[in-house]
Amino acid sequence: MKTMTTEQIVEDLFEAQHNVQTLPQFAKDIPGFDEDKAYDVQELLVEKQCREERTSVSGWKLGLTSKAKQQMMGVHEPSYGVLLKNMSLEEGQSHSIERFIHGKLEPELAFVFKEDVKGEYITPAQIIQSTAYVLPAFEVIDSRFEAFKFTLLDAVADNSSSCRYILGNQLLDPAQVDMRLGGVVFRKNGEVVATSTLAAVMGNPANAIAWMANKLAKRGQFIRKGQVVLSGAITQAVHIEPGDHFTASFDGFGTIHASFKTGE
Ligand code: OOG
Ligand code: MG
Repeated sequence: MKTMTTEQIVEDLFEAQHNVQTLPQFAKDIPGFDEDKAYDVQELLVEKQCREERTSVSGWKLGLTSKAKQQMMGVHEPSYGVLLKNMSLEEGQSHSIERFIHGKLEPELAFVFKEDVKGEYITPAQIIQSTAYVLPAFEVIDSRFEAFKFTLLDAVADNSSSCRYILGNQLLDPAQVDMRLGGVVFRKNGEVVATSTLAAVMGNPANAIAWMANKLAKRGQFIRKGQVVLSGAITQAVHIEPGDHFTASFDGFGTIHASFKTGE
C-alpha cells in the first residue's frame, strides 16, 4: 500500500505529461482513493495546467461512453474531463506527435453551448435546447499511464486522458441531426478502420452530456455558455503514427481531416 498525497499525484501526472513519460497506475494501491478524490486530483491538475501553461478552460469531454469502451476497460460508468484552450488544434492541418506519449485518435460529436446548463436534473432535451450548434470533431487521447492501462479512477485523475481536440467547421443545429442513426465512417490512410452511428454514445450523445451535467452539479460545477463539450468516442480509438492521415465522415456534415508528423 502506498501513501501518496493528492498534491503528489497531481505533481506526478503533471510531470509525466510535461516530460512525455508514463507512470504506473496508482489508484488501486491507495486505500480510500474513491471517485471524489479522483475528481479532486483532476481539478487540481487542471488548475496547475492553467497556471503553468498560461491557458484557460474551454469546455469538457466525456470518456468511456460507449458499451464497447466500457467493456474494454471493465467499467460501467462514463467519466468526464476538462478541455483547455491550448489543447485545441486546427482542422485539416498536419500536427506534430512529439508531445504525445502514445496518442490515439477518435471521432466525436462536439456540442457548443449558447447558455449555461446548471442544475441536478438536466435532461437530454435540455441539453439540445441549450446547444447553439453541433459539429464533428476528433479527440486525441493520451494516457499518462504505462501501456494505456488504468482503472476508471486512474483515468479520472488523469483528466480522462485529455490531450488535444480538433473541431470541424461544419456546424448544424442539433434539431437537424439524427442523434441516434447518424452514421460515421472513420478512415486511416484511406482504409476504413471503423464505422458506427451516434447511438454508440449512450444511445444518443445528448444523454452522455446530460449525465455529465448532473454529475458536475454534485461538484458545484456546470457547463457555461460558449463552452465546447466532446460527447465521447463514437468508434474505438486508433493509435496515431507519424505520417498518418485520418478522416471521419459524418452523416449530414461532411468529412473532417487530420494528419500527424514528427518534428515541430
Ligand atoms: C479514457 C477517455 C476516453 C472517450 O471518448 O471514450 C475518451 C480513455 O483513455 O479511454 O475520451
Ligand atoms: Mg474522447
